[in-house]
Amino acid sequence: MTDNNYVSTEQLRTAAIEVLRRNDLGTMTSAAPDLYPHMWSWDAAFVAIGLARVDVPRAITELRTLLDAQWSTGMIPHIVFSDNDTGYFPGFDRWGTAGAKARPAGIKSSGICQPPVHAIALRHILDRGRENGGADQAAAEQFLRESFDGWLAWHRWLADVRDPGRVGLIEIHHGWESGFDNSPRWDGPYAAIQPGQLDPFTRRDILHVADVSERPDDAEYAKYLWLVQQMASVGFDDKAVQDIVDFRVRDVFFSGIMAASTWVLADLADEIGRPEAAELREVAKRFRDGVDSTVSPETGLARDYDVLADQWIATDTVSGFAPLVAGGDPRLLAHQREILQGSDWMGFPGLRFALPPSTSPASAAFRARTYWRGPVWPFLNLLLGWACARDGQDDLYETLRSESLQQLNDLAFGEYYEPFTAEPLGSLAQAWTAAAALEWLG
Ligand code: 9YW
Repeated sequence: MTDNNYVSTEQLRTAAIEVLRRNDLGTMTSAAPDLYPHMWSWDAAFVAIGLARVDVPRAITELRTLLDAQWSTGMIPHIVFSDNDTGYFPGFDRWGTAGAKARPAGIKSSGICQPPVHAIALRHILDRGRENGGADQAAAEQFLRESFDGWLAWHRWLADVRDPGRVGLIEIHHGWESGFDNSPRWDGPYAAIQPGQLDPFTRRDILHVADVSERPDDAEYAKYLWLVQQMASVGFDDKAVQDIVDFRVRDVFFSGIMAASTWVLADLADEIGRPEAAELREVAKRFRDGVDSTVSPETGLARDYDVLADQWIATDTVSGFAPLVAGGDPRLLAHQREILQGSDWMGFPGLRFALPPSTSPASAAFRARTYWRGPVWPFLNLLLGWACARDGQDDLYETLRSESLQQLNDLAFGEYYEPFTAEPLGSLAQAWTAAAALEWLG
């Protein structure tokens, strides 16, 4: 760390551990103390990565809680609700999943999913367990064996149900499934949606942020709820949802994570002598190829695909670097690293830290303070760093690490950051941001 105004590594570590402790609800970690008082699926994976640095058994508990909420289809829901139902909207009742046949009895969850980072988290838990040895190693190895079938079912569900045409791209049915809620990526598909009769609603997210312009507007939010209502009307049945839902998009970043994570799961399968390793590698390859096939020859960035409109969605968003996450073709990856470090992204003039904003500041869609339309999201940088380490890209890894640690040294653990001023925005004390700090610290 080079910036003298900043706190020591030990202070950062202590503060990050304290954020995870404060968000700890016992067997799950809330994504944020006030804004998000429940467990989110991909947050839980990053949280487990951070927890594994300090407490391997607690990291295992995090993934076990999530897996307990897995639907009988194999789907892992994007929110597992805690008992605290006062702070968040839409809560379990509004989701309409009470009658969904595939939901395990007694566990309240949403009815959509998020990107499958979990096998990557499982790998981290195993590695930390082995480094520590003794009881941690035994627990991590036992957890891998005990949970493998659950992760396998999750990846198979994604590969079969969400990529029925075997194109190597995951189809999502809500912007929330991408985890990039109001990204410019989804402006086109949402523009085409005319919500029908919607039950009245009062938002709560805007009560927890200083400035409502940081959040999606009410018209966007009405469309989010309309899609939930559509899915609930068919009991969240996979086939029926696909037939009726007004949002069907092949999400390239989700698919990049699917490729990377399925590859990790294949390696884990090999380690415990499971015969599914070969099947998983085939799936991982399919998704790598699928992601590569979306790359725009003009921009070099990967694109989403709007199934209902039958057209590519080309935006200057960080999801364009999905191939870097997926891994694969060295020439494509080298070109992507060049773009990432170039003047539209990490090298954009005036950035407080050399970290990629969620939308390029060079794009007309860029909004410096608005959620997925511009701010920097620390957990994403950790994911990019992980992929760099996997691919032996030590220099880029080190840049992402040192810039991230300087950003996180404000000890605010913001949900997202203004790229030019580094002001923390959204929720503070965000769990996956604290987890990212712990993992970067090592
Ligand atoms: C929401 C919890 C979630 C993340 C998403 C992010 C935001 C808000 O917060 O979603 O209401 O679901 O967009 O990626 O998982 O941190």
